[in-house]
Amino acid sequence: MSKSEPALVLYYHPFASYCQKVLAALYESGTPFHPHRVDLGDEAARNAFYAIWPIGKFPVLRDASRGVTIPESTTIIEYLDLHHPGAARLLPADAEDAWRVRRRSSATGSGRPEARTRQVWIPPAKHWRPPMASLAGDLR
Ligand SMILES: N[C@@H](CCC(=O)N[C@@H](CS)C(=O)NCC(=O)O)C(=O)O
Repeated sequence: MSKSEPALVLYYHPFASYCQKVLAALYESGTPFHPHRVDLGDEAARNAFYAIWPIGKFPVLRDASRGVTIPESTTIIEYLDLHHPGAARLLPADAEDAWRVRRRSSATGSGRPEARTRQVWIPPAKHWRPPMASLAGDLR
């Protein structure tokens, strides 16, 4: 890795909503990264990706500066907030509030994750509201 090369590489596909969720977090926080587009239709590219992450789902983040590979969109966002904090914090500092964000992220784990990144992970700190009216009750 050269000095000018970003330490973070995001293995992704632009049409994959879980990848868009992480991209939104990266762009929102202004964190430098190298986007590595994975073409699962290309055998060589697919095998190269499976060598990095045998489960074969993206997004996957590789942090060469710390020698770690991180799968799972939610885990990646937490990792970024912890180890590469940028302009926007992605989790509330308060542990209880952070747990509420995790609970909401898990509870809304299927469908349109890219749209929820702003709503769930980048709330205006303390006074954020549930992203969907149907969640207003139990998840407050
Ligand atoms: N729970 C995972 C879900 C990741 C996921 O399902 N990624 C899809 C694209 S959005 C994928 O890799 N599909 C390709 C495949 O399953 O071969 C996350 O949050 O990152």
